[in-house]
Amino acid sequence: MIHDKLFPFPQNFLWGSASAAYQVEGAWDEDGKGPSNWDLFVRIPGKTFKGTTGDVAVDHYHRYKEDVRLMAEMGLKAYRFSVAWTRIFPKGKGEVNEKGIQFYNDLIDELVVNKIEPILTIYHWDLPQALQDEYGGWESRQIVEDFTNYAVTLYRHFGDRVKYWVSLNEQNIFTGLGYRMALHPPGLKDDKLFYQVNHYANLANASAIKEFRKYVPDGKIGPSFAYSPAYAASSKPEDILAAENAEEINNHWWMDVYALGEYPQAAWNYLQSKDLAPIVESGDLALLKEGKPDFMGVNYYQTTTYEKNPLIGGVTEGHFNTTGKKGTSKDTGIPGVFKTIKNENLERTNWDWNIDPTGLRIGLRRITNRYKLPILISENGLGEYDKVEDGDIINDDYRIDYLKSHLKAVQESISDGVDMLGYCTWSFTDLLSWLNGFQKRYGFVYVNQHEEGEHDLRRIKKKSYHWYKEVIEKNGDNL
Ligand code: BGP
Repeated sequence: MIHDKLFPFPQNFLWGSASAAYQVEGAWDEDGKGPSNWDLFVRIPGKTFKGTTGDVAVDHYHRYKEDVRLMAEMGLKAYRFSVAWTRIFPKGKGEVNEKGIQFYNDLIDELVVNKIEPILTIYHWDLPQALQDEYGGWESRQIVEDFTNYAVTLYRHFGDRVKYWVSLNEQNIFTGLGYRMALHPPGLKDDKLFYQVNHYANLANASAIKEFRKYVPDGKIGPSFAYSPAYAASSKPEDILAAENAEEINNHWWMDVYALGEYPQAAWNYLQSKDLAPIVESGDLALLKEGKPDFMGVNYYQTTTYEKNPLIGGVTEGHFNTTGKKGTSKDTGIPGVFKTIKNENLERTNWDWNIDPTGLRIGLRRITNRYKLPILISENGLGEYDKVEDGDIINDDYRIDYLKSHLKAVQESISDGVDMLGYCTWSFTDLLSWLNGFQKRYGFVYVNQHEEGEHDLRRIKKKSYHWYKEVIEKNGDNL
């Protein structure tokens, strides 16, 4: 519906911005930190754009005070960051590394002093390599205990000041890219293992949320799901069915488990018929039901459009654009289930990501209708090339347009009745894009860091920095 008048943003709306440890911190082997799976993976030739690593990233570990000062100056209400598991437990478990605790204590204190709400992500993909070596990391049920122990350690140390927590960041992405597409560590293509790994991640998520209630009873916790709402390519019933299949297998497969504690039926039956369904042991389903979140965290970048994919000769593996050369991605699919197809109604970025603010509203409404949970947008943003003009000026009007249109969709969905806790842009400063180096930029603050050579890492406010400052000041009244 087209609203004549939009509801205002709630008074306590969390106007935020997000990052992840591996993408900003650097200091990869300092102060007792152990190696993570990403520290090793990026060293394998050909895995990342121009071989970029997070060894230095944007050096947030040493410059966090400067970064928080920039946040405070902007009036940012919330900052979502992740903890590097390997700073707290260099080997994933065992003895706590006090220097790691100290770093996050200092960061949290700095945020609190500046009246910025900390939103702590427990796991944003950087698994201790020691756990991968010992038992295959997410491939073993043992991860549930070690992850829970790590999470409880964070609750005990930071729960007095941190009230918003994200359990797992994009479980669907780290399991999918790690075990089906071989694009993330451990770089495997094994569908059966993928579903099993994902089941253990579900158990770990539920177990950590269950424990949370004991340690941070006044806090809120939820997972961050990478939600790409499914569209049908046409009104042909077989395309609509393909989109339904995609929504069920790519989205409900995760969100139903988080919110309802159960796997969706059609997807389950399909996977069982292919001998791909995970082994579920007694007690597992009870645990899933005990780990209900307080909110659904949503990382939204784009919608995906689907059409029928024949069983014989259908499309299988696609191709990800990690170079920034527009038009180089290739459609993907599961024969007999669905295939993706370019949506001609939408503009795309240079990395072939669809720009679709209405898709965000559609997604928020679907979640609200199905799960009746409040929503925190834990990521949304535009990755693009930025150009520094004379006098350190960056006119990123395209980013302002992107964020403005998505925020408008958020406000429309609030008017539709969606319970929104807040909105975190991806990202505050520029940072390392996992596979795409530093040229795919997301920040309000430019960082002089590149794939090659040494750079001074200086921070420069982009035009979008000043724009978001004003949005926050006016509580979104000027959209
Ligand atoms: C999400 C991740 C973030 C971030 C973002 C942008 O999937 O949670 O860590 O990287 O996507 O993705 P990219 O860096 O690939 O452009």
